[in-house]
This record gives sequence, C-alpha cells and structure tokens, in this order.
Amino acid sequence: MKIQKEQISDYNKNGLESHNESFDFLANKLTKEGHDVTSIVSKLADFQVAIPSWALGAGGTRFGRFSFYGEPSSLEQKIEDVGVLHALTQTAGAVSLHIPWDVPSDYNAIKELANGLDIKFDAVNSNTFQDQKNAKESYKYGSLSNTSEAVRQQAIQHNLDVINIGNKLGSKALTVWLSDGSCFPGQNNFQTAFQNTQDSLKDIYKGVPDDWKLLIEYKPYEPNFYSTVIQDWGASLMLANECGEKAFTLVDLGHHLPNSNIEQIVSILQLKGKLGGFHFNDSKYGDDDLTVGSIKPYALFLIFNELVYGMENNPQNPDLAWMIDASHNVKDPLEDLIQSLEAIQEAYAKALLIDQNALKAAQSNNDVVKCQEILQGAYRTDVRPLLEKARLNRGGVLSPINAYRALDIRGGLIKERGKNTIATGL
Ligand code: LRH
Ligand code: MN
Repeated sequence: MKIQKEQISDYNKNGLESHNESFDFLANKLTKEGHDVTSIVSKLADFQVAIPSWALGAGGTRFGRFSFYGEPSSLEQKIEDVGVLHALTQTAGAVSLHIPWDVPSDYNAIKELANGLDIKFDAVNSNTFQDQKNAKESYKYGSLSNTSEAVRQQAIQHNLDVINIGNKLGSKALTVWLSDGSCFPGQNNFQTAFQNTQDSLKDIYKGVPDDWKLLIEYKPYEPNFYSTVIQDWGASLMLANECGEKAFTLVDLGHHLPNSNIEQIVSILQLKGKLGGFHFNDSKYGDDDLTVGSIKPYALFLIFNELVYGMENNPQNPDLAWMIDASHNVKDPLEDLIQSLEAIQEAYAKALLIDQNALKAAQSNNDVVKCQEILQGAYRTDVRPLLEKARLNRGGVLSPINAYRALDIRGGLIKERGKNTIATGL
C-alpha cells in the first residue's frame, strides 16, 4: 500500500483554515515572547524517528496475542507500512531492523523500495536472546557473558554478521541488547559474566566500521529476574568506555526501575559524550513498551529539556539515534506508532520553548519557583499547530490518526493481505 500525494492534499483541504488560524495565533504569541518560530518548525520537521521493524504487527505476552489483521508478513511489507507512517507524519523517515527477524532476501530491491518511500536504515539490532533453528550453541545461559567460549564465539560472530547486513543497507550503527543474566542468587559469578561480556564486546568492536556506532542497551530485568549483566546505565557506560570512542550507551525509556530520574541519566551521559541513542516508549510498571507519552508525558518533556540543553552545550556528544521500541497488545500497531511519533514531536516542541538562558540564570540564583515556572510555562503551551505546520511543510497530513481512519488504511491492508498474516518480531 502506498499513500498518494493527492489523498493527502484532499484530506488536508477541510482542516487548513482552522490550522492557519491556530498557527497564526500561536506564532504571534511565541514571536512576541522572543521565539524563532520558523527555526522551531524546521527543527521539528528535521526530527526523524526510526520505526522498529519488530513492532509493525500485534505484540503479545505469554498470556496471549490478538492480531489486528493485515499485518506485514515480509520485510517488503514492513517497509511499506513504515512508508505509510512517513507519508502521513513526515517524521518516520527511518526503520531499525532486527536480525534474524528481518534478513533481506534481495538487498537492492529492499534499498530501492525504502529509497522510493524516503526511508533510511537506522541502527541494526542483533539477537542473541533467542536460539535460531540449527544453531550449534544455545543462549539459554547467556550469550556474550556465557561461561562457554564456544557460545560466546557464536554470539560474537552473529554480531559481526549483523554489521555486515547493516553495511549492505547503509546502516551506521549496531545495537546490542543482552538478556544475559540469572534468575537465582548464586547462579552467576557476576565478575566472570561481566568480564566475559566486556571481552566479547571488545571483539565485536573490532568489527565496527570507522563511521559506525556501537550502541549498548541496558535493562534491569526480564527475561532474567535476579540479575542482568548490563543492568543499568553505569554498566553500559563502563563497557562503552572499555570498547572505545565509537561505543555509546542506548537509553530505552522502559529499562529503568520505578521512579528512576531518567532525565538526569540522559544529562550526565551527554556531559560525558557517551549518549548514543534512544528507544522511546512509556511504562507504568516494567518494560511495558506502551505508547510514548501515554503514562508519563511530563517526564518525557523533562528528558527533552536535557536533550535540547545537551544538543546546544555538549558538542562532545554525537548526533543521537532516535528510535521507538514499542509493542502493541490492544491498539492497531500503526495507530499506536502514529500516537508515539506525535508525543515525541510534542515533547520536543515544548522543550524548544524553554528559555534555556533564563532557566540557567534562575538556577544560578537558586530561584526555585522561577525555574519551575519557566519549565511549566513551556509545558503548558499547546504546541500542536507547530507540529501540524512541520508536517504540512513536508507534505504530511494535519492529523495523522484522523487521516489514517478517514483513508481506512487498516481496511485496505486487510483487503490486500488478508486476516492470517503474522509479522515477525515480538
Ligand atoms: C529489550 C528490547 C531491545 C530489543 C527488544 C525487541 O527489551 O528493548 O531493544 O532488542 O526489546
Ligand atoms: Mn529497546
């Protein structure tokens, strides 16, 4: 399925007048407050988020999985679905593949398809948390940390193979997330497991091309429920420092224990020049992989405040990889991803309205109330007309969710693919 430009301009017709009214009103107000509205709108339009190839079908848990039908059953169809998201939102201009769930059969055809939809290949993800059919060694007791040299070698080779696949697609980063850990006290020697992981990552690092990044993703628990080798930002940072200047930490918002101050973690990782990227989602309890901004929108705003500050003040930190990592148990996957893209844009737009100089001055004067007023003044601004303008400027729709429904895209996908297709992934 491909969304035609005419469908988009036809859909926008009815909403243009009220959009122009609310945009002009907001732009006048923000301009009077000293904001450069044109620059904010172009920053929003340039902000592209990679869609996880493993989240284009219904997710599930051990208790069940409920399909939405019309799911993509091939990498080509997954790229097409990312194309639909990008056509509507103009902010989903990349896809993050997971190997072996998404090994291309025809690299040129896939690159051509993606290029035709203005989709780039972001980080590729290795998978040493599942055993592949006919695999010689098992990852039951870990992969890069495993006590068995043979298992570690198999996992290292898999990561080098993933780099090779990414290279052929034009990707510039490898994301390593390890489920390695233990379920019971005494099961692992923590030092041996960490040292094995460090040595294995250094072997993988030797295969990381000079213009690539190695992104080390941490997570406190699941699927292991007593210890996880790369459990938190500290472990990830230590391993990235051990590997070298191309290695960075990857922050998955759902990979933090309750009440963690993620914005402080983000701030310090940028200060140290070791923040490599994000997996955006939201959560109430654990790694719930819920819609971005659906549970803690203010926390997301505070994270973007630190990102905006870091992007202005930390040249030592590289450009970040922006990716969503979500799972859809009760929502149409494409609608869920559209809502996540909107929430990310909204948090970024509100953070761009923070007067960082005024905030820094109030912080220096310990004017606590003024600090909060500056933050919450920005947060309480309805920035949706700015998001609409950014989409319009790039040929997108005013309201992606309403357009998705008005154009009956899920209905069209079901007609095209039927009701029995299942997407690979989680
Ligand atoms: C682990 C994780 C990781 C992916 C997987 C699909 O919880 O966040 O980023 O490999 O989800
Ligand atoms: Mn993740």
